[in-house]
Formats: sequence, structure tokens, C-alpha cells
Amino acid sequence: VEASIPEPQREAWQRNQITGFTDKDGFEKEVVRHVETTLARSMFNCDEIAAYSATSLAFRDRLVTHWNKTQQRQTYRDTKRVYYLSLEFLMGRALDNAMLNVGLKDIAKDGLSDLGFRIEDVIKQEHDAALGNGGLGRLAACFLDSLATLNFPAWGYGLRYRYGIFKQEIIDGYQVEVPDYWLDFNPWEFPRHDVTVDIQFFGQVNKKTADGKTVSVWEGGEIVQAVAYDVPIPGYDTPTTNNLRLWSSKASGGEFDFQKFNSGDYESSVADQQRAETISAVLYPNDNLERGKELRLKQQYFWVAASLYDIVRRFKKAKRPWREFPDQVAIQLNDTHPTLAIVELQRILVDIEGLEWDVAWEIVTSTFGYTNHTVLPEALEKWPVGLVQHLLPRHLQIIYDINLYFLQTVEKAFPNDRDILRRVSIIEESQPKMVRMAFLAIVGSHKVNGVAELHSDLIQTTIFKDFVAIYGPDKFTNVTNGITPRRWLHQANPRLSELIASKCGGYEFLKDLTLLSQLKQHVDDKQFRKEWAEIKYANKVRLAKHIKDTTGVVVNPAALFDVQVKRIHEYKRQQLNIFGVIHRYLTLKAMTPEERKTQMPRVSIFGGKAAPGYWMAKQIIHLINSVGAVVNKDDDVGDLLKVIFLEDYNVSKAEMICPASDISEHISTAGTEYVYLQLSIPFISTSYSFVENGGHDGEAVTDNSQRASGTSNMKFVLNGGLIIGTLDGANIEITREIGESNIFLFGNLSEDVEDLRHSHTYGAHTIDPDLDKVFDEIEKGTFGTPHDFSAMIAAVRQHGDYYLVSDDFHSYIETHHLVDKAYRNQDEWIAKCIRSVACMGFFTSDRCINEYAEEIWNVEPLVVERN
Ligand code: HBZ
Repeated sequence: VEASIPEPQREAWQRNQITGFTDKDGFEKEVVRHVETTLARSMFNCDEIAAYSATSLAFRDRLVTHWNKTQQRQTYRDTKRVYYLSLEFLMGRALDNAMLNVGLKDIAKDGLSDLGFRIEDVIKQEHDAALGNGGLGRLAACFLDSLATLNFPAWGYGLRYRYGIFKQEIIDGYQVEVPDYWLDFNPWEFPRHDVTVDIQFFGQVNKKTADGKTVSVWEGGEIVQAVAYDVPIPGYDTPTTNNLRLWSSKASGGEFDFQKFNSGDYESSVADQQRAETISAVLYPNDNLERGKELRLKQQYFWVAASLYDIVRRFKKAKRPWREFPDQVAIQLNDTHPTLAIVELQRILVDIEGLEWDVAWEIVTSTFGYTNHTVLPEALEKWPVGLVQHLLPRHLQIIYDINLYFLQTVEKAFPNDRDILRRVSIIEESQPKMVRMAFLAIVGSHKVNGVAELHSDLIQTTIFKDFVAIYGPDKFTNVTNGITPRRWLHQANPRLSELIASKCGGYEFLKDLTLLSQLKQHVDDKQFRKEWAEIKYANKVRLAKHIKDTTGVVVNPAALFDVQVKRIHEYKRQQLNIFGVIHRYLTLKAMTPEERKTQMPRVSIFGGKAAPGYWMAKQIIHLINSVGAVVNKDDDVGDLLKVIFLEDYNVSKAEMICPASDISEHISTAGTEYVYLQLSIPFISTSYSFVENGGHDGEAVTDNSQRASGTSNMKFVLNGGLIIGTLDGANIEITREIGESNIFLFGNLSEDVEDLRHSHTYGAHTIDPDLDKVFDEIEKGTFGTPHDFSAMIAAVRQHGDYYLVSDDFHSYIETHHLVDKAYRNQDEWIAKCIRSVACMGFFTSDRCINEYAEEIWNVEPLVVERN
């Protein structure tokens, strides 16, 4: 049945168009209506959660109108769309963002106040949408914001995990993981029970001949249903509202298998249903580690197959010839997690649509782009051939065919080079054989990009070097990461945003971040500096209150706030930071009370989750908490040093923490990529040799260092904080933009790392004497049972100090002295902060999206008219 309303009746629809509130009275009416009808409550039982729900529904209604219009216009214009495939979208909270992007937060604030609520308290009721681990997932979220803001026709596709990243509790100084059940009430998603796709797994491939043509038919196995859930993505100061479609898994054929049920096999009918639902049940909590679990591969195929079915269905509606597919569709692969999409599209075109292989392959490769985020060996995806064969038999055949044709062209181009075939083969001839997903992604895409200049140079000269020789350099490019200034400045730090607006000609800078450069003219304005400093102080007071409320520790907001918040990883070197804190503590203890009076007060703030199976990372958390327990109650040091571990670091906490930082730490070992890469090309598993340095679940790990980009450094600088860092990832480009005098760089350079490691292993490895004293103190039991921390110490003293903690220790401590000294001159410090912010224009994710659009996707914005 045609679902469209016939022409004569459409007038009634147009007459009754929903326009949405535009003023305070209209907003209040909507809130009351939602409280009383949607929630079936009243003013006698309306708590903050109800107020949050009703406010969200009021704003959601507004978004939906724009969302529908955006989609209608995009369909009508039949323009090229971008599809961003990411297994992670770390969205955080939606309400505040929606209010600001729509431009009605002030109205909501006044309206809520009339109704008896403080808007800040209402906003805080929302549970973070935490469908991601760290940088990669948050990048996807920033990109969605920029895509909508810049009016690009774009959809995100992801998985609707029932459990996002776990909630972290700290109990007796240890991390404890608690499930993150976030879907209790989520006003921001729309279930589309009518948009479902059947996804096949297992089974076998049979050859069939019809009309003289032999085709492969994938038959048997099991079917799981994918159900779409849509989330509106509002752009800032534009009616464009894009869509994020998340897939949820369900047993096909209703709740459970009635045949089994009726024949008395109740248990197994329920078990089947649960098995199907398991696919989208939980986000894998490892960042930068692939463990090769079957369920993970199932997640990947389930999501990729549902998304492609959806994309192809949309394309087919316009009845264009297949060769126009890449003119209508650009698909970006966020890391290798969605690489099966390449194989799936080839399968659809060849097996189902009946295209010739070469014609199909041309369409496929013109459609996809691949973003690499890491050269970490344990994060580079490889799947055992046997597992792929079992789960996706037809896909394995296609992968082999892709590889065959690819290797044939390589052989032609390099006739005398036998070894290159082995090196670039999509199939690694190991025991067991593995499918190298990064290679498949390169072969199946027309562009490959890294996420920082250093990183992109590196992948082209090392891990993907052979592919540069094969395809030429034009296939490879760089798009340095960025962040959305709407969330990371305007939302997180409204007062600073307002102050900046007052100097930069209004809020235009939120859409063109290079306008921040106007701040340079005001650096010497005393009043401006004073207001700047007051805002920083107020943000620190807010964080100090949170610290008091959550840990009971009172910190002095006038102290220097030193922050390191990010996933806990040995390569990110939180251990270097806490060893430095212990050194500071010992130094203070050794001083006379008179000497102490000359010292700069500090609050060392840590936060971040450890992957549940990453034992060493958990030890680091435990040490930080143990040091805090001793230092924070030591009257000798008092306000001069406090050590805080903030529980459950996530997006909404980051919004509070970034604006409150004076200095933040981005201190991963510099450029060690080179060392690993020499060892590992082409993926020799024998390089997995640093077991003692802390495996995940006892598995071997090699070099954890990768420094693709880092994005939190950008958030801190944008909020008027300075950074201490190594010459690594985007730190390098930040230094280029803000100038060397505004950043505290330290540590060995990447070119020295290889020699240093070599000397640890084969020479006499002398530990920095100050670090030795720190270790001695830990071993004396000053911070609790020494045995708890023996592996961390052994990693440096006995096991080659892979992360160069000792080599960089002296320089790290010295640089912190420089930080203390610089902070004493508050006037100059503030000037440095202002100058830095003025130079941050480059790091907006809008710049990234424009680069992707031009260089990779070839798409144009589509402006939607306002009501
Ligand atoms: O992606 C990060 C990089 O480490 C960081 O340098 C970069 O700035 C950021 C955005 O490009 N990578 C991740 O966050 N990676 C993951 O979280 C991850 C998660 C699951 C995996 C592999 C990696 O299986």
C-alpha cells in the first residue's frame, strides 16, 4: 500500500504544520504538556528527572521537525551523501548541546526557572551516551556535529549497544567495573521498528547456474534481525539536522521460535533469542587492542551489512544506473572495524545485482575511504581465516578473489620482487592464516588518511610503504584531527565563550574558529586579562567542589591544577606522572617549613579508565590512589600538594575538567613507532615479546606507543590551559600553531628512542637517581604494600624500561619546575593562555570535515531553509 497522503488531502497537513516553540511561554507550555501527558505526572510529583525528560522532549519535538525537513530535502535534491561508519560514537549528553545548537538555551533557562528548576541541575540528570572508548569514538561524535553544522548531507551508522563503556568505581583505591545500562529512558532515540534488515551468518556457498551464468549463492546458517534506532544530530545555528542510525540486534521471527516453543523446547527458543540479542549487547572496552573474539567479528558484520543494505536501498529508490553509485554515496571507514563493508558491497553488486566483477570493484573502490588511527601492532586488526570462513563463507571467497586480482597487478608492476607479494598480501601466511584488515581497507578504498601530520608521514614511510610504491603517493593523505568548539568551548565553558565573543565580534567564531586570532589584539588589555583569570578561577572552584563532593578532599582553587585525563595506558605514561608526583612529595618533605613557604601549591588530578583486562593499567590507578591517600592527609605538605583520582572519567566530566585546568599532561613516549616498525614489518608475531611489561589478560604486548594524534590536548588549550608534552602526535602541530614559548615540551626525541632502548637491553641500564629514590620510597612501604607496585618498578629497572620513563624523568621534573616558575607570574601566564587560544583556529573539526569533503568525499553542503 502506498503510504503517502494523496494530493487533495495534503493541504490539511500543510495547514497543520508543527512549528515548535520560539519563546519562553511556548517552551513552558511544551514542558508542562509533556510532564502532564507524555510522563503522566503533575506539579505535585515533578522531580528533576521529570523536568529533564520533559525539557528534552520539548527540544526533541523541535529537532524532529527540522530533521524531517532535512531528510526530505536531501531526498528530493538527490545529492551525494556521506556515510560515516564507526563502531563507536562517544556522544556524551544531548540536551545541553541541542539547546545551544538550536539557540534557545536562554529561553529554556528562564522557562525552567519559572517552573521551579535550575537549568544546570536539569542538564545534570542526563546519562552520558557512552558508546565509545576514547579518542576514536569522540572524534566520530565531533565529526557528526561538524557535518551537521556545515550542512553536509551525512549519516552516521553505528551499533546501539545496550551497555556502553563500563562505569568506573574506585573502591579501596582499585578500579571496579560496573555495567553501564543507559537505555532506561532515552528521549533522544527513535526506534524504527519498520526499518529492519535480516542479517545472515554461517551457512555454506553453493554454485548455481542460471541463464548460462554461474553464480555463488550463500545459503543456510542463521538469521539475526537488525532494527534501526535513529538519533537526530542538530547542527549549530542551522536547521540542518542529520541522522545517526544505530542498529540493535533481535532474534528474527518474533520473540522466539514458536515451533521450538510449541514442541516443548522452551529453553532453547529463549536461548536463541538471547544469543541474537547478545550481538549488540556490549561495547568492547579495549582501546587500541584487538583480541580476535568471534562476537566482535559478528558485531562488525551485523552492523556493516545492515548499514549497506540501508544505503543500497536508498540509492535504488532513485533508479539510477549502478555506475553512478559513487556519485551518490561516499562511505568513510573509521579505522578498520568496518572493513567488511568493502567485501559486503562487492558481494551485493556481484552476487545479488549481477554486475561483472571488475565493474563492481570499480564502484566499490570509488566509494570507500579509510582512516587509520594507529600503528599499534596489537590494535591492527587481523582475523583468523578459519573464523571468517566459518562465520562468513562467501565473504572469505571474495576476500581471496580481491587478493588474487590485487597480487596479480602487483606482480605485473614489480616482476622481479617476489618478497613484495608476501609483504602486501591481504592474507598473512602465518599459522593460523590471518586476514589483514588494514591491507584489505587500503586495497578497497580510493583514499587512505592518517590523523596527524607526523602520523600520516609515518604510515606512508613504514607500515604502508609498499602500498605507496604500488598505488603512488596520491592515494595517501593526512587530515589532522580536530574538535568541535561548540561542545568543547561554548558548552563546556560558557563564560569564556561569552568573553571571547565580546572581543571577536559575536559568536561567529564558533562557526569559523580562525576568528579567534582577533584575541591577539587584546592580550595587553588589563581588564580583559582580569576577566579571563576570573573565569578560569571560577571553573577551578567548580571542579574543586566536585572533588570535595566525590572524594572528600578539599583542594585550594588558587593552587596550580595539573591534569592528566585519558584512558590509562602504559604508552600514555600516567606512571611517569605519578612517579613525578612522588618526587615532588619527597622534595617537599625534605624541606624546612620556611623553604616550603616558597613553593607553588599544586593539585595533581588524574582520571581515566583501564581496560578491564589490562592488569598493569589497573596497577597504575592503584598507585595513584595510594599516593593520594598518604599525601592528602600529610599536614607537612598541606595545600602544597594534593593528589586526586577522579572516578569515571567520561565526556560530561571532561566538559567540567578541561575548563578548570592550568596545565595538562600529554606525555607519551616520543616517536617510538620507528623502533617497533623496523621489528615488525611485515607483522612478524615474534615481535610480541614484551610480556613482562604488562599484557592484557596475560597476553603479550609489544610497543604500545603510537601517538597518532591525541585530541584532548586541543580541548585543554582551547579552554585557556597550557600543556606539558612530548614531541608527539598533534602536540607537534599545536606547537607550530601556538609557538614554542607557549608550550612546555620535554623528553627525548623520537630519533633517539631506538638507541636508548637498545642501550637498556644491551648496556648497563642506569636508572635516573631521583627516580631510584622514588622507587626506594615505594619499596619502603610508604604508599602501602610494596608488592602491589613491584611490577611497575620492575618494568623500568629490570625489563628494559620500554616507555623510557627513566630516560625522560629528569627532563620531566625540570620542566615541571619551569611550569611552577611560569605560574608565579600570573599576568604573563594568562597572556600565554590568551595567545594560545588565539592560535587554535586550525583545530576545529569543521576544518577536518571540509578537508574530507574536498579531498576524499567530493560532496557539497546542502543548505536547508529556515522555517
Ligand atoms: O584515536 C585514538 C588514537 O590513539 C589517538 O591518537 C587519536 O587522536 C584518536 C582519534 O583519531 N585511537 C583510539 O581511540 N582507538 C580506540 O579507542 C580503539 C578502540 C577499539 C579498538 C581499537 C582502537 O579495537
